[in-house]
Amino acid sequence: MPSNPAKAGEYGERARCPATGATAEPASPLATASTASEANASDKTGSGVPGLGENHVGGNLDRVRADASGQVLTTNQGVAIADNQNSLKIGLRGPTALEDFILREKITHFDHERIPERVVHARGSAAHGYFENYQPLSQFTRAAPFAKAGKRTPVFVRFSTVAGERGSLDTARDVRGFAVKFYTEEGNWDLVGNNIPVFFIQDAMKFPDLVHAVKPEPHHGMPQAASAHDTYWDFVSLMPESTHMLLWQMSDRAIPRSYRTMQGFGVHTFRLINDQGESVFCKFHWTPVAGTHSLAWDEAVKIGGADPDFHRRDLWEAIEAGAYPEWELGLQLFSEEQAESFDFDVLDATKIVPEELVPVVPVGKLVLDRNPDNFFAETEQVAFCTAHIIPGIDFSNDPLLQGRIHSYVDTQISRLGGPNFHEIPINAPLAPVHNNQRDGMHRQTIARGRVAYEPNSLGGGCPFQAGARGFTSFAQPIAEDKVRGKPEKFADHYSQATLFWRSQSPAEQRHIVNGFCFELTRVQVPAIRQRVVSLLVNVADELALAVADGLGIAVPPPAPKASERDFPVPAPSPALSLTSYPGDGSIKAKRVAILVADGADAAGVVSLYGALLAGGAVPRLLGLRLGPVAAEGRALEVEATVSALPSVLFDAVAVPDGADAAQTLANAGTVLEFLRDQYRHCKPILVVGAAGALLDKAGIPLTLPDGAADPALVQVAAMDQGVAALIDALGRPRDHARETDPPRV
Ligand code: HDE
Repeated sequence: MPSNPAKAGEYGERARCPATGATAEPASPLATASTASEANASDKTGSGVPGLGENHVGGNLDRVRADASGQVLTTNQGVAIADNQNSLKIGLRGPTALEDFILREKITHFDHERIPERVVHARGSAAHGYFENYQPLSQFTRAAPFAKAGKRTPVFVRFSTVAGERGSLDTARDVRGFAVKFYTEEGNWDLVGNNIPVFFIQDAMKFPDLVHAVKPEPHHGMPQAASAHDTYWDFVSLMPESTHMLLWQMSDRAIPRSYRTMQGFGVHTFRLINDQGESVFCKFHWTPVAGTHSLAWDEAVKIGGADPDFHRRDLWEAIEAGAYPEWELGLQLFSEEQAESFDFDVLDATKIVPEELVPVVPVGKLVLDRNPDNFFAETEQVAFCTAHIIPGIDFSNDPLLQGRIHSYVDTQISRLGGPNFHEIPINAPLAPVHNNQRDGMHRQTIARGRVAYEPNSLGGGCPFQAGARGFTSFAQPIAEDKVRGKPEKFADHYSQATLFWRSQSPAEQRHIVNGFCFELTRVQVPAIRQRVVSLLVNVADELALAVADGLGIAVPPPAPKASERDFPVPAPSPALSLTSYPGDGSIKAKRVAILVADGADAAGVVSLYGALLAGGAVPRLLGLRLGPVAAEGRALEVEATVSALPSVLFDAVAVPDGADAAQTLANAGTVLEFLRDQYRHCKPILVVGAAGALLDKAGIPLTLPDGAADPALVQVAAMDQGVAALIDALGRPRDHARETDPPRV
């Protein structure tokens, strides 16, 4: 090639629309070859010459799936192992020989099995699935997943808690990560979001401080997976911008019933760009088809002991059972001019864009339909990164997002051991990868040829720049001083916290107060409690009063505000309440305990069991001990005991008819406690015939505190009268009307 024709296009206005690089066929294939001997093929080298433009390190996971069926055991060098029981000894009772390379390889590999856990979001669970687009969005974006109606893009989604270590419990009060990797034909796009639409801080500069404050305290390493300790509340009490997030974190959002029943948010404002180079701002929302459902705090605490893997198991079992979790993706799209007219700054991650200002438009759905084959290879090694965006999507100047763009690549270098983590199969894109990056730890690609630079003529100019077909950043005009500081609207720390508070149902408000009281009671230093309540005074008097009351302190004066300006509080937004997303009424993957003992009504049990299975629910026969119970006409097999699988692990309980069975169950303290917990946690209870006596024995009231009938308490004479009512109650969100302080049972 005589010269580089793209050179002139690098300057001035022409740079906005880069030209595609120039390529040329080399005169001889040897010009691009690595070695003149590359045509000598073997089973290992393959042909030596990949198809033009191929890179086998990318692509789908089949190329790395292993199946040992029918195979002998080998070393990592492929040498068959004769004896996997004994090390090589000098005499049967003698010392082990240093030359035992088989033992040494096995132990050495074992010694290095662990990798550093994620700095945050260490505890997580993931699944494969797809995103299906509803309608082309080409008016707004050229991003590949949104190009056509019905187009499916493969995804890998990881949910996580933030504060706990890798082995910590699932049901801690915490924000949940909701990270989606789209394997598009234009490269990988990662939408690395949370289940709460706002964040604690406004600037990446504060992230290490936040995380140091919430993680176990450095001197004694406690507490695990909990924000209820001094350093956390010390920090946030001095960061008034956290106030809005604190309300979300103390709400039921932070104790979801399941990963399947929580929303997800991109949090930051992003940009969409169409093929004309026009841009709109965009916020991403995932809404679960099953509705948003949370645990009761008492329940979350008990589950932590009964099944620390509660969310991991729930996701795994739902997918194994074919009850594929689904979310709808919605977009809030707004222009630069609209953004300027808002009372808040769209670059401030402690703010939402209320749906009353910009509606959420549904654009597609996410379906998770396959569990990973291997937890480590996929869930642990997956590397999400906010910098992974594709043509048609761009960042905004949100200073939190800007810091994240750096952090996610950087952290993988120590976590995954070098700069080649993009070649790990779960991270490799489906789109072909060709560039001049070379070498580094664990490199897998065997790049052919002499050329590792661009422009080149020896490689025929390849790989060549894609020009405007490739990723181009939105050309945003900027003329400002280089400063450390924040725009003025960032100084509004309370108006959206007040909006959130006012948008909650009375039960949700109660739970927020309880959340604050629990956490702050764990705080040892009174001045910290005081400071948090002084922030709450700026949110709502009744909130500050209730929390102060719970802490046994007087309401302090309000915390000083960062700005004199009066920031208006919008009218309450129903979309901020979990009650706005009741779900589709399905009972799929919900767990129902059927309590049985000798003398239970077998026919009733069988009909209930069948009806629940038919609806996709998971019934389990629970008793006082394992094994068969003699029920009228047939033997029923108890699957688990009420002690091994306690009440908190079930979404509903049913006690069938049968006088003897009811008598036995009523005499067992574990059974009565089982029923009481179901009641306290506002879950459906079905009692049939003689089993009605258990309610009385457990002290469970038949009506709600206001005297109205309790719709989730189904008491009937015969099973066939109760099945439909139980299924109906199971498909509805929990009604918190049973809750009183102190609890009624
Ligand atoms: Fe993260 N975050 N983060 N974060 N984050 C990580 O990346 C970071 C933030 C989120 O399932 C780390 O691979 C900085 C907001 C999720 O693997 C790390 C800042 C939101 C996950 C990191 C933030 C998130 C992470 C740790 C402030 C919601 C788990 C290991 C500037 C929108 C992804 C890793 C997974 C993980 C840095 C703030 C979500 C250290 C510096 C805001 C869901 O790179």
